Amino acid sequence: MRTFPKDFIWGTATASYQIEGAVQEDGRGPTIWDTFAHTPGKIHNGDHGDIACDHYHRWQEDIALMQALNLNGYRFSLAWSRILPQGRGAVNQKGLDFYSRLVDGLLAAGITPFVTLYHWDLPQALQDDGMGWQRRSIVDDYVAYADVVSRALGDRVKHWITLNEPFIFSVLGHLLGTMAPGVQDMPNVTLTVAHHALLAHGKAVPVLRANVPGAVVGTTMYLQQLEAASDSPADVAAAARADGFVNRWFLDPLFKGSYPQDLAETFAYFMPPIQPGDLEAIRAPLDFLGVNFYERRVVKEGDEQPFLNFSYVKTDLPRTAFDWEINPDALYNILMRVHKDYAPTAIYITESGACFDDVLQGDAVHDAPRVDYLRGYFAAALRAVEAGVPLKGYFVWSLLDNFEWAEGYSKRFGIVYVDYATQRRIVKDSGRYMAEAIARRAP
Ligand code: IFM
Repeated sequence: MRTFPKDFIWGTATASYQIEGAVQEDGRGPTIWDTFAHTPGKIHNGDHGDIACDHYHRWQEDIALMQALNLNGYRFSLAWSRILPQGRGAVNQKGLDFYSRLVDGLLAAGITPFVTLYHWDLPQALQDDGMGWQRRSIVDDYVAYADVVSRALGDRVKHWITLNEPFIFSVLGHLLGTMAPGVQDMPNVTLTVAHHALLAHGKAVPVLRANVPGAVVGTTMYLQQLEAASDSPADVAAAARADGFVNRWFLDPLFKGSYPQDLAETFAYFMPPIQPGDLEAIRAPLDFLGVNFYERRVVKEGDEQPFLNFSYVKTDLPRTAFDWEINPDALYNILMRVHKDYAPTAIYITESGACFDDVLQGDAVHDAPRVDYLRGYFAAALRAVEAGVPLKGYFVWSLLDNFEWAEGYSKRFGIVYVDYATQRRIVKDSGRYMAEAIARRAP
């Protein structure tokens, strides 16, 4: 049987605001997501993360679930404002203690923690000071935060992920306004936010290495496989622009120390303020790249996306409840492409998963579409390993159904169902399937 390597990391991923709840407990400061979620009209059904999956109180039960599912890795994020309620300055020991207990619990269960420093819940105090990521000195705030947490947890946490999906929080948070902080502005603001995020990443890397003996440092990018709808030069160029914006705008500075020239010309009027030394800092050598992968998209020349002049073409492949195409080959293709074009030392799939309209039937959730999905995507990952991609682990999004941002609780991604009324956790068929796949190290 074709199998994954013995030391492969099998995990699930979560994020603080999506699961923790306890937003006013133990000194946690407010974040841009608390503010945004409590702004009428922003979130489906008026949902918010005040309680979410109550993971802050149920983390031991959640670790036991991971153990029961044979998982040996867990990617989670720290809520910056639990540790520094004002974003900077006084440290809230109770916040650090929560994560310290969580880390100890994971290690005792034989689960390797992968810590994400920033998964979108910026302390509100930092947003109020110069619009958060739009202010260049946020880089110093972020580095100081990275310093505090890596000193506190670095004796036990070796795997660090600086950012989650800067493309998403810069574009959806600052151009489209559909995510916190809900800014709808011109592309120069988006690109400034993205530049500051990349710079914060680059400047934090040496700090993490200095504080953490044996540090394994990476970052996580949202990538899409973008393909042209036809061979026509116009569509091929449109696909290149889309790819430039979603993928290369982030990967090129990280691995090549430059923004992609073709897009820089398209964006000439909107370029962020780049200071001498920025691009060198952003290119700090990494131990791994985290790939969050959900979608292939087919594009043609068009006007759906202003400034970049492309439109999406809907394919007739099956789709998830989010209307995202199901296409395991696309995972294989993006891994091969990243390996070929950027050659990261190691790659982890730090998120991959699907939402479906799950139904609780007694004590069971028969989520056959998610089982099929995982089987197909695991097989694609295995093919990539066999083709020489240095893929070291796969984190399914997500352990639990959780607060899916603007969609609230209406979209379920978990391999474990959460009955929000009672907070009961019910392992779905997909959870059982994943446990079996891990045991046999094969799809
Ligand atoms: O829930 C999100 C996660 O926070 C970031 N990546 C995509 C997931 C599904 O939309």
